[in-house]
Amino acid sequence: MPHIDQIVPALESFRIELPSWGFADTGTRFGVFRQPAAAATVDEKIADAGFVHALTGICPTVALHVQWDMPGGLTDLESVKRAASQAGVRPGSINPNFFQDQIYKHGSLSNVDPQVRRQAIVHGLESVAIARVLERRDEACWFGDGSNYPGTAHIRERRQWFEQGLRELHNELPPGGRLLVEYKPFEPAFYHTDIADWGMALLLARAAGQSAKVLVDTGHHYASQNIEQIVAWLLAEGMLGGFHFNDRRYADDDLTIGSIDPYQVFRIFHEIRFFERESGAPADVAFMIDQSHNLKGKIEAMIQTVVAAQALYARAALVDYEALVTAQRANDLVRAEMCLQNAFATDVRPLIAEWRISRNLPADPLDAFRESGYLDRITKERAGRARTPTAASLGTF
Ligand code: RM4
Ligand code: MN
Ligand code: MN
Repeated sequence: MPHIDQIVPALESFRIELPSWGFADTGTRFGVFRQPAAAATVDEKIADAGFVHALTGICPTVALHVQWDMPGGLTDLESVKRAASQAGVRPGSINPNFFQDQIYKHGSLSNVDPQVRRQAIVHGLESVAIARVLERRDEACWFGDGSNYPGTAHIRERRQWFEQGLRELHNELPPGGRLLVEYKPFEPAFYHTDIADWGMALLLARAAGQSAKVLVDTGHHYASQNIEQIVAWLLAEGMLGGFHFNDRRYADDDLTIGSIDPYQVFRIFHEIRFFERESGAPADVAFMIDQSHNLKGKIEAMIQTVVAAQALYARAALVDYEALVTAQRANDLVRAEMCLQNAFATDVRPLIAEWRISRNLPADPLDAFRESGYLDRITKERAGRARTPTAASLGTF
């Protein structure tokens, strides 16, 4: 059993951002199974996020989706700020929506129609303005742009339009602001996607300007791709901006962290900590969750994810780096591998419970949630009220 001091610094520094859309009804393209307690308004989403933070103590910010949470743009910000301060959280990354309006049928920043490209840029700039007013650092951009059939899109021309558009957004960032460029190999486009992988995102971020970085969504890779190697390369290039964490079995499944492959998340955390140790400075990387729980209870699933991420991060803090580097240099494969395996196999849950108690947090956030009566209360409050389903309820993205 390791000593608690070995993981306390990791526990003190680890923070992860909750997505507002993770508390709303979502489904697949085949349908949406509604939950009576699901949040339908931004106030409800923020309140639920605040409760997750109250129980876990490590998710003080909530990512906001401009179109779903602030359809009125800048005029909605006062109420968002009020809801956040009531819930004891702060707004987090600002997520523009470049994929849902009818005009984006053939793309946003890379649409052949200059008017559509302009409209996408105007929306992106509005999101930058929102980030400025809310004093948020990150604008997180995912683009569904792509095509379904060979020959139908001019791939190089679209790349140039992306460079220009991203540069324009980048140039309006507030001081200290960042533009995060997310990639995804396919879906909604099934032949080519304009920003399909980390290399494309990296080149476009570089072209946009020095405050543009790459956002790695763990669900946005082909099966068996080595994500931690991508992470290590982006760190070495100074280009890793942040993560959207979720787990997956097949494609962009948006499952709770660690539900399928906890070792994958551990290896990512390990590469980040290894880099930090060697560079002597914290990697400036935003940990964010991007999940939609279409069958599990929203809040429960979110707590489960936060707790799993925290435990995996704490386990990564147990890697014996000196032994690891020595073994690597000696080509001692088994000993090197065991440095990771031993840390990964350690049950840190009792130590984390101890840490939580020392911070006046419930030892087991999931139990505390079940005992809190919160779910019953919101189920009653929200039952039967009119719902205005947001786009998030149309499917997983
Ligand atoms: C995408 C991607 C984005 C998210 C949208 C809704 O697959 O993960 O981050 O904002 O879905
Ligand atoms: Mn994402
Ligand atoms: Mn996704």
